[in-house]
Amino acid sequence: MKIAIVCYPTFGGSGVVATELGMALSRRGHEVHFITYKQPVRLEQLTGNIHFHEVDVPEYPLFHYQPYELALSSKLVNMVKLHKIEVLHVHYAIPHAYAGYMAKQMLAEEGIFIPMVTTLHGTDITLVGNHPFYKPAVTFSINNSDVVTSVSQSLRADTIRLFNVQKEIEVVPNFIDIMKYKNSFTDCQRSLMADEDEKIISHISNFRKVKRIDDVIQIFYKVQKRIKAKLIMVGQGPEKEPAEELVHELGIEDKVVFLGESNEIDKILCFSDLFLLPSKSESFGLAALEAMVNRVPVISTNTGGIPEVNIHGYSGYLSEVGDVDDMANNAVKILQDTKTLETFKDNAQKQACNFDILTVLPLYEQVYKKALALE
Ligand code: GMT
Repeated sequence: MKIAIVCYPTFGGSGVVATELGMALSRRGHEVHFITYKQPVRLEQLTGNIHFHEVDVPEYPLFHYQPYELALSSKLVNMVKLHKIEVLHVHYAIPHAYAGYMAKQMLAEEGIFIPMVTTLHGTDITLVGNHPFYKPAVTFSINNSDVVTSVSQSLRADTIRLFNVQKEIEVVPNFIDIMKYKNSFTDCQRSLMADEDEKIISHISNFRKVKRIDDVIQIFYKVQKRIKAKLIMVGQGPEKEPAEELVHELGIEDKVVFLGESNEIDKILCFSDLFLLPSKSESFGLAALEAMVNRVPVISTNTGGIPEVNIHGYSGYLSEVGDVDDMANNAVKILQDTKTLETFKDNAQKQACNFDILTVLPLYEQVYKKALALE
């Protein structure tokens, strides 16, 4: 199949999932065209059947806001025609599903049918898309997609609850390429980060309010009083500076490292003992899954789709949002003795194997076939 993937090219979960999906589809022989404003960060290499088409939005002084949707929909029309693309897969409803719908309509005028699959990722529904400024357009885009998927049961339920959805929503969970991990690291450099007797705790996110970064710091503060530990914070975003200030206030600067954004999270996760995800809302928690496949148990909240990924008392523990005491106690429970830690590490990886790309990829292929049959 010839598939166009529209996504955010950044470190955000939706962009990561879209990019990993595209790369995996290309390995299965499909021709994949990424269409976005920058080469996706996880896109390792462009090969014969992976293409990247940059959406240019020329600056024009009249525009206070440059019309990205317009440029994207025009680019989609041109690329579909030029490369004979058969399916359009848009990740994150805003504005991709809206632009995709416009492209579909423009192509229909020329007698070209192109089905559009929209994958809902989380904040496009629960946070941004739900705002009255966007809601009518998001509702319209969902209802006018040919097939709609969501990354968890929880997000499906949220979409039905928050929007007047006429379309069936299929759950296709996020995934992980297990083989990649089985064949990876021989060079896990733990000693660069911590002493032998210290535990390593990590957090990876876009440092937005929804991630409750101050809870990450507070949990760690409580844990390090009871267990020798280091905290590694990976990512960039508005809550990073306040977090650095909090670390300073608590006097734990020597135990917390802020690494910024990284394309090599596996190198950090390979030596981590525990992953913290105290989010206020999370449709799935891809970061938790990436930790788990690296044998890192997860201390998280029980919000949204996280319970579909992290299993309480098995791959980690789940607590109420904001209950930093409970999360710190659970962290200590896992870290305090080697045997328990090893059991949780094994379980975390076993649980991650339920989301192997080899199981999930055929579900997307079925979705594309279903969309194509709608012609
Ligand atoms: O908040 C983020 O981590 C970024 C955001 C995105 O859309 O890029 O992530 C959302 O999509 C991910 C991939 O499907 C999910 O794993 C995240 O749980 C989801 N984030 C939220 O719902 C807050």
